[in-house]
Amino acid sequence: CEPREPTRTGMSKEALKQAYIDNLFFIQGRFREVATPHDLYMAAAFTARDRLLERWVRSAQLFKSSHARTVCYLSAEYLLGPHLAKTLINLGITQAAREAAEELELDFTAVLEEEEEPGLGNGGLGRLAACFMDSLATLRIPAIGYGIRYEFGIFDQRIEDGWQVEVSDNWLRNGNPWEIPRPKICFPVCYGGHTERYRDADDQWRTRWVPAMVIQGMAYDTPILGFGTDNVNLLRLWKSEAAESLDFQAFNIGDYYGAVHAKIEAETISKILYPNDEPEAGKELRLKQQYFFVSCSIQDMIRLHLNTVGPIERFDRKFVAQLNDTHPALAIAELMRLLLDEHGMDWEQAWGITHRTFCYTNHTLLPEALETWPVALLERLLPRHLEIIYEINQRFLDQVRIRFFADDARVARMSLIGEDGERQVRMAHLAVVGSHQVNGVAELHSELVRTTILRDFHDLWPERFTNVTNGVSPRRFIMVSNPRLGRLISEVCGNTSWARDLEQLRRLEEHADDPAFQARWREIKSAAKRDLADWMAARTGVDLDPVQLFDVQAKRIHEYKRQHLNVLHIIRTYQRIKQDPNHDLVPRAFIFGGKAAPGYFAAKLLIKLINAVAEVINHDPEVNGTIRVAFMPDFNVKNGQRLYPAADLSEQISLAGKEASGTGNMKFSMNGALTIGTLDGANIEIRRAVGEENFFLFGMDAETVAHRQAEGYRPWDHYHGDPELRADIDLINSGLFSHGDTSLFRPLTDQLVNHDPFMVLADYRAYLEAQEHVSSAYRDPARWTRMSILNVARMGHFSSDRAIREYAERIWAVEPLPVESGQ
Ligand code: 26R
Repeated sequence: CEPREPTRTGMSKEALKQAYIDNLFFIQGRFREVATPHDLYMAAAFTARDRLLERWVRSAQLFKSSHARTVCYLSAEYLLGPHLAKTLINLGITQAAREAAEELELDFTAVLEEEEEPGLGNGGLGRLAACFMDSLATLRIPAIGYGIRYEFGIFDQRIEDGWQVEVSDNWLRNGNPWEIPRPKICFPVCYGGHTERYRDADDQWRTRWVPAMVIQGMAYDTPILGFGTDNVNLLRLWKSEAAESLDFQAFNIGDYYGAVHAKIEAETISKILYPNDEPEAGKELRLKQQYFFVSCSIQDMIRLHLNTVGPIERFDRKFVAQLNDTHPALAIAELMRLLLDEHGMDWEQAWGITHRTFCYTNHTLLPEALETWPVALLERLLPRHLEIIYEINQRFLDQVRIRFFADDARVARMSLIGEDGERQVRMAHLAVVGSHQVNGVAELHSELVRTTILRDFHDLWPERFTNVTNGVSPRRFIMVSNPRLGRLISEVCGNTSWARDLEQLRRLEEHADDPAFQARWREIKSAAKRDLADWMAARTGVDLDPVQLFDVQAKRIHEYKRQHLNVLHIIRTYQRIKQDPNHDLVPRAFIFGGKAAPGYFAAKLLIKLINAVAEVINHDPEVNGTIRVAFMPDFNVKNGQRLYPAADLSEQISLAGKEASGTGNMKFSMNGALTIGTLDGANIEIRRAVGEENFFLFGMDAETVAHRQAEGYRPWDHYHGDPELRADIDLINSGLFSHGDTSLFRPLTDQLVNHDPFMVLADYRAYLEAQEHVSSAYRDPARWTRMSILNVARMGHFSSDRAIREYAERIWAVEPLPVESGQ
């Protein structure tokens, strides 16, 4: 008989079966008959994890011995999505695992469904970090992702009476099999107190920070395996806890309650993710979080460097650090502090190292989302860092004064300190000054970064600015989300290598007009629509019909993303049906998903409006199921995976110039949805790639928006000039959707008619016309299917692998280091 494969590393069906039973017994302490669904999931997770760990250890050994240059991705958010399905795919054992499950009489899908995802992010920025981690490992680039191990991630969303209700996300309750605690990897983090000058042993003047409070950060590691490779990278998240020594001190003087209080205060720091996508002015805990994870991460990097190659002077050759927005920008001051105060370096040398280490990605142009921190708060919490920021600023402004002679206005504009009103540190300015490369996330966005918010900096250092258009992981967003489509692509390409070389999707083009292929394509879409319809019926009671056009807008709820424009189109369609019930309409399901920041009233009212409109339309017998409106509760990665494959139409309708890139636009299009969209963010590049004729464009471009706003935009004129628009808004105000309450939606309609900062009314007519084009295209299945196939075929550019390759070559100067296969 065959020699048995090792239980913890074997990849065959038999080995997986054996390992599964073993894990159920020895990890969960259960036998089959009494195992809960969660036990069954945990046994599967540990079976996959064993195979990860074996590769991880080999990767770590190689990276250490070869002194590999390493990317450190610093991000306050990671929205990873469920691990199990992706791990099986990356290990290449999905099929073997499915068969093993069948033979063990387990429901494979139900086991996967059992996983609760780690929601350690808000939206686009956090999900991008997760796609980038996936691509770094797949491209075999040594990397560490640093972040925060929030005990509570993004809230779970429930809909009650049409309103969003937030429920806390206790994701660690049942244990997390994907992380390894590292109690010995922990670092002190200080806050408060004051600084002192003193003379060191060489009689040099130095600064010492005497903090008022010390806590510590402990590492929790999650292995990140690439697709079709044995390379495993590290995601290292920090949990805050009380510094042990302090605890004991308190005990010794008998202050038991004081000690416990200090423990609680320390643990609070990594307790919860801020659920906002706009900064909350002066939130002390948020600043503490940012400094907490940045300080642990930089200390860890220094430790790793000194443990391997050293010396400290060569730090920037070992590491390049990417700042994911300004949230980790304090890392610049922290590295300076450690080099100056702890390693005794002089300013020039420390600044050279710091500046060569960091790069900064901007993710937003919205002025209200640009982070600033009150100087007074920094002074109280991080006095030494404020001194360092002042000195960086002084030296920087001296440069500006020389370069732009006698231009005081420019000096004031560029200063790291904003002086209007309460004095503030401008984090984006700190990030640009402390980095050697700055990038935006789509061509238009990078252009606007250069010409608007960071224009003065571009005048000074044009060579520093670049673009890397975002991308998304085809493993996560095709293979895991849409296995049927994945199998068809593999059939066309001959194997699964397209998933790491997405340009291969081009091979679909030659089948775009083949009726038999088209029929299969449609069947795949229909099956996904049925799956979604079943799920929605069970969760929301709304019946969707797969013959309807599934028109989907899924993203954070925000005025700039203009979910209300979509609602106006729904109301217009409804009014047409009411005026003429025999009106020949393409049946549509309007599906929404997305969370609103808990304190963002206008966004929460928008959710209520969507549900209120749904309630009326879905129950109107005259509509007779021609159109349906549905709100998917709790849009997250897991639920997104149900949505992307099922969409026919993807709504990307933000006001031009506001959406930095968008990545949902890519996920939908990769799954065969056609896009209705504005010339905003990456939409522009997607349209160029898929072909103008395969994209439903509408609306003003960013330049026109800027002009119209400069000349004074008056939404009132549109309201009065367009009877249909007026009727739609009036219908909201009539109380039809609010049981006769004519004031409920007033804040929303008043804002539109009187201010309309995101120019919904200006784009209304163009949007309706584009929707007419959508409907007429959908009436012709062969034409629609061709467009859908071509969309997928031409999306290769929007793989996060392409994005990471660009970062690696143009920004980071890092190279792949393949881990040899263990087999
Ligand atoms: C300060 C803090 C509370 C905060 C501000 C702003 C937290 C989060 C944000 C949201 C930003 C930075 C964000 O998520 N931006 C999104 O980044 C995506 C990835 O690059 C883009 O695709 C998307 O267009 C952009 O809105």
